[in-house]
Amino acid sequence: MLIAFHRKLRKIELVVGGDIEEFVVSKELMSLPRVDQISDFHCVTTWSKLDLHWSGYRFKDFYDTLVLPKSTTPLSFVVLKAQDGYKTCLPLSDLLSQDVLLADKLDNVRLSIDHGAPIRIVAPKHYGYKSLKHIKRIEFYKEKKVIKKGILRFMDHPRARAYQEERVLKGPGIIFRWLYKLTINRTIRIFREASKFYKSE
Ligand SMILES: Nc1nc2c(c(=O)[nH]1)N[C@H]1C(S)=C(S)[C@@H](COP(=O)(O)O)O[C@H]1N2
Ligand SMILES: [Mo]
Repeated sequence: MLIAFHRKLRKIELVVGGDIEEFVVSKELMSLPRVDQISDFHCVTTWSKLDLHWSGYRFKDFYDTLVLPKSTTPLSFVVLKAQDGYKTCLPLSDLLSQDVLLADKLDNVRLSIDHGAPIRIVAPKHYGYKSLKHIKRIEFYKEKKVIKKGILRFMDHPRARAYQEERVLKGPGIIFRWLYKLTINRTIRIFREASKFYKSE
């Protein structure tokens, strides 16, 4: 059971779905050009990590080569789902930016479980919560979707661009900079804990 679990975290298998007929991408991903990138990472709770060296595949290459030929309708919105039950979303146009990766390496080694094995999104212009780890499903939709409920909805900006301080759904980001700062140690602990649990479906 544990071994099966572990294998799941190593094997790259992405299910593509939504308003497009479902299909699985695994080895096809390796046919895309490998891209290396140095970029900064900003968590909305105000910690940042600068100059991270990621390696993987451009989301745009993945979309243009493997998804677009199979889509029959114009798509504009993407829901990303992870093996630990976490999900996030972004407009397709944001994911098609040159600096958005499906990354499988950090500092030249395969991603650790903590940092999103086997493959994760890296979207440097957006707050960290859009950089989904352990990605397993990518759903493309014609129209925007609301994916979080309750308090989480408030904490979830559809774009969450770091330089525009889009920290929360409504209200001035600058105020939330200070509120989030007060919770920083707690949130780091929660996210560290969260990354230890996986659902085996
Ligand atoms: N699957 C999954 N992805 C996730 C999260 C998570 O809990 N589960 N946390 C998000 C948040 S809030 C941040 S800041 C980053 C943290 O990435 P790191 O653990 O590599 O530092 O991952 C994001 N992606
Ligand atoms: Mo975060």
